[in-house]
Amino acid sequence: DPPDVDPVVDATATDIAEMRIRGAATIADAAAEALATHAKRSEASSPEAFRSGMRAAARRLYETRPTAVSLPNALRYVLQGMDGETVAELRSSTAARAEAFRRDLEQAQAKLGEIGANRLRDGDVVMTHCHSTDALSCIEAALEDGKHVEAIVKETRPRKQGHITAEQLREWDVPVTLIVDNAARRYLDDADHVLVGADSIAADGSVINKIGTSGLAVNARERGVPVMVAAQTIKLHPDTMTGHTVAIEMREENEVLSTDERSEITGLEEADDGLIVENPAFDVTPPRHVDAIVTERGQFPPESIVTLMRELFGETIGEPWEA
Ligand code: RUB
Repeated sequence: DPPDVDPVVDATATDIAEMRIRGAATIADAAAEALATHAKRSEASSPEAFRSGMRAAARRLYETRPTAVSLPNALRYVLQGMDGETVAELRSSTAARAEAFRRDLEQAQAKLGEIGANRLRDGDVVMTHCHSTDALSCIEAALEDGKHVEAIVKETRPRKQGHITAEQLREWDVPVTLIVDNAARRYLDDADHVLVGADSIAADGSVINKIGTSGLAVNARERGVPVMVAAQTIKLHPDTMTGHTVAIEMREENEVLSTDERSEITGLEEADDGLIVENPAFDVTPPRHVDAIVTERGQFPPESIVTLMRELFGETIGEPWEA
């Protein structure tokens, strides 16, 4: 029989898959929290049973969404902290490791924000895409430094996470101009920075983020607007050091078709033999279109991010939940 996973693990995995919990850092935090709960409540009868239960919990969380590497990085980090001879020792070491991970994540985001804020001058206008807590941390720190910042917020179809960004910025009293994605090039003339987050960063400095980021970066380059990527080191994708590529999640047709009853515009409601709907959730921005990757360890030109990756991950072989 496969080992039981705690109902909290199951609920968290479902929330991640259905995007009630979303965004790379938030997903990592929620996964670590679920593993901590699973560890604390484990009624495993032996250390081996505890370990295999933890692996099953990590696998359940891992299989939810493929693109944000912060998820497997979080799972690996927590599982590597399982330490002890007895179930009781394993329970407390694993829970403590998960809780340390969550604290580090929060601190890294705050530190990254301070570094990113140094790039923003008083009076700057920032264009955003999607909703990134790492990117917002830079704006928050700039505001704390007493700088006035304004934002042009891209709606970000199909799920409109730009609205979450706009809401947060308004809470901080930042003046916001909300635009549809197609208006981005026109409004780049009014922007001093493009500021986005990342789901994964590859060894060559490519940035994997919400679909539309790459086109925005190309337009920004053409307009001479610098592109700044705010990404904690948890977003660095260790497998890309050995030639693996990052899987791009394909989401449901429904997000693109007019199946929303509230929509007053009639349109296509289903795909058929001659109508294909494609809905990739992320895209890849090549390093030449990125000016700086801001991490909690400092800012890097994308081409040099691999040195930081080697330092942080060394040689990673296999995944602990596959043991
Ligand atoms: C979210 C997204 C965000 C990154 C970074 O995509 O692309 O830009 O995850 O976010 P989705 P953060 O809504 O599909 O999860 O900085 O909060 O980790």
